[in-house]
Amino acid sequence: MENTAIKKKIVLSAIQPTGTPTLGNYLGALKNWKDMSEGEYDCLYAVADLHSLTVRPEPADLRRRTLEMYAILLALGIDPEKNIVFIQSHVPQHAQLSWLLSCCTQFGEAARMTQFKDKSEKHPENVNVGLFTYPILMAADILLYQTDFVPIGEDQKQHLEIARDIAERFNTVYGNTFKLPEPFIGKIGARVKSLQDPTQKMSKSDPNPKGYISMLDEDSVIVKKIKSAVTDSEAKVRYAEGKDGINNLMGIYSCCTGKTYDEIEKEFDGKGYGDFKSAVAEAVVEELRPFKSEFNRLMNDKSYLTKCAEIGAERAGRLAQRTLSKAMKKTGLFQL
Ligand code: ATP
Ligand code: LTN
Repeated sequence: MENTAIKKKIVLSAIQPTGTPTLGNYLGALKNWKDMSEGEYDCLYAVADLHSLTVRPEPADLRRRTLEMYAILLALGIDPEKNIVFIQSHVPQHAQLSWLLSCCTQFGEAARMTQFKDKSEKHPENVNVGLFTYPILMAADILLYQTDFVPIGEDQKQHLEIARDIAERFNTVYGNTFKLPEPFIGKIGARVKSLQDPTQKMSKSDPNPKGYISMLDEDSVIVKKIKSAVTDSEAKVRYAEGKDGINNLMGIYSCCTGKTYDEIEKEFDGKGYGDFKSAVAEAVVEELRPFKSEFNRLMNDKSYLTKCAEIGAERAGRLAQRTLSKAMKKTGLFQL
């Protein structure tokens, strides 16, 4: 008999409101957010607006994009009543815990983060301290909720490892306070590659928009971009080393249709890349269709979105305060 008293595992993830998410964000992370939100877990999903301040967005853009990203999460089909969907800055406990954790983080371990190194090389004009302490705020996001699983793409794995290291150190120094979280990285969508340079990850900040598919691209644009994706001259649909472009399209097709690589190879046996690309484009268009219409509907109902965000913040805040109070007490901060 099912034991309904068993506590569900906790899932938390966040995404920065730095632009419209790509097919990479979707297949690497957001699709798993949606799948995990359907009953098996207790899920919390946040728009990481504080994190995005590290790239100093225009205030008006940040405001608009934050609400858009919130609508994107609901448009994926994540139910805001059954899950907690909130905006990070609305829950001040994140910034508060981040300070306690930063005093448990070594300078050297933060300096090893490859994202910090990449971003500071790419933007030498704005290497701010927030960019450096970014993973500590991310650790606070996760540890505040005693999270079990964090659905993310492969590129965020190192940040999850540092979150675990910080939690372990805090627990050793002050006594058991935080649960150690595990990454949840889907196999195939873990690292979707650029359509123009399939050795690089698909990224929404790619200056060439042909390299990525935005989740809100028109159907005709999606088709065009997939048709012009870089492939190779073998003209045989098979997954193999050195065939980065085809491997990438096979990964995308597999994620959208649920077919295995073997099944895909059989399906396109004797057919050319033209047929294969048409099928991939159609699968992507179909995968994103319900999402796009729901997004447009939600953006016309801003009062519903703000109401949901208010409820989300209130529910997240209550849970966050429990862990924050426990951590503050353990460190010896004087309690009233
Ligand atoms: P930017 O390109 O602006 O640095 P991003 O596209 O990497 O941003 P984030 O907001 O940093 O987007 O990431 C959101 C989530 O999407 C993270 O869990 C990240 O691991 C995942 N993700 C990002 N790009 C990919 C990709 N190409 N393949 C799979 N997952 C990805
Ligand atoms: N750094 C993450 C966004 C992020 C996040 C988190 C992901 C902020 N806080 C907590 C998982 C858990 C990124 O995707 N770039």
